[in-house]
Amino acid sequence: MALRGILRLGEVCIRVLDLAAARTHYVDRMGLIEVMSDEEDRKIYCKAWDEHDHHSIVLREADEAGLDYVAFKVYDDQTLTDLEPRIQAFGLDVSRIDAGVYPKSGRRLEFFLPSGHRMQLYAEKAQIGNTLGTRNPGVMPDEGVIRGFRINRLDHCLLGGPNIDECGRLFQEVFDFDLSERIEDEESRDSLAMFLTCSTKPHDVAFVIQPEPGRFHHVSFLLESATDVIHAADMIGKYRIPVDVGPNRHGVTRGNTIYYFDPSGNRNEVFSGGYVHYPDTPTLTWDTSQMGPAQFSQDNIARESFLTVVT
Ligand code: M3P
Ligand code: FE
Repeated sequence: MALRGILRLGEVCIRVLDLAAARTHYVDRMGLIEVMSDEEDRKIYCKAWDEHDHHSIVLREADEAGLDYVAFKVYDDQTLTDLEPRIQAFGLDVSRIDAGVYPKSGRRLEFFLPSGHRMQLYAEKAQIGNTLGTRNPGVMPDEGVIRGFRINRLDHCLLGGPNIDECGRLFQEVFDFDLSERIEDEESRDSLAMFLTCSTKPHDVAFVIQPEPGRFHHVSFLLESATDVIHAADMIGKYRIPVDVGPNRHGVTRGNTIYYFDPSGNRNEVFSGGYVHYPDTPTLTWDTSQMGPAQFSQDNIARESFLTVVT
């Protein structure tokens, strides 16, 4: 496998207003696995069933909803060493965080993106597996491991803020991502959204233009199939979870999607599908004349709330 450098979005820390309500939503309803909690720091650590690393979602109780940080996992410690001067040369201040400061994690680099988001990189995290083992693993975990929305893994996040072209340049020039898709204003050609990938997925991170820095648009989780998106929608209805946009397909990335909100107002997405991106796949550009089909291709209706509601 040729994938080196930055591997994936490995950890998202979400601020929630009430930890008990967040546990009901993310663990009981969505079916993430709670692996650890910290009563003093008011944090819950979760993973999806098919992730090997100890956790991918951290929920932190706070007075305001939104995003604390995103952390990407890199291939090895040498990658961190190599990236530090490149991030600095781009013009960002980099702080070093010792191993163990973040539980189950090796050392981290931390910096602020031009969009105002706190981002970290790490190479090591304790692995606890997906319950199948690594020798003759089979395909089906024991009853009860796959629960709730049947989420396979954390997939991507969409961040709102200014300077999204600068973010695009950072991710392409320093982190070796590809720009898979872009939404621009039809007349000015200004960027409205940037979709960036470090893998064969249509995106691992995306940015949407917002006047205020550091805003959180959504975190997204992968499901096995479009049938599972409908199953999640049925559970969302049963448990009266507020829906942002019901089952549909994105034009951008072509994922089968549903958006809903956690009890603190943070937007979540579960999705399946999407095309395969290779390093030689050309960037796809959409403009505002096709905002409906770009956002939601089954009814071609652009949702105003979709671009303006963030935490
Ligand atoms: C996604 C996705 C926009 C499309 C967003 C797409 C901002 O979030 O998961 O494919 O139009
Ligand atoms: Fe998404």
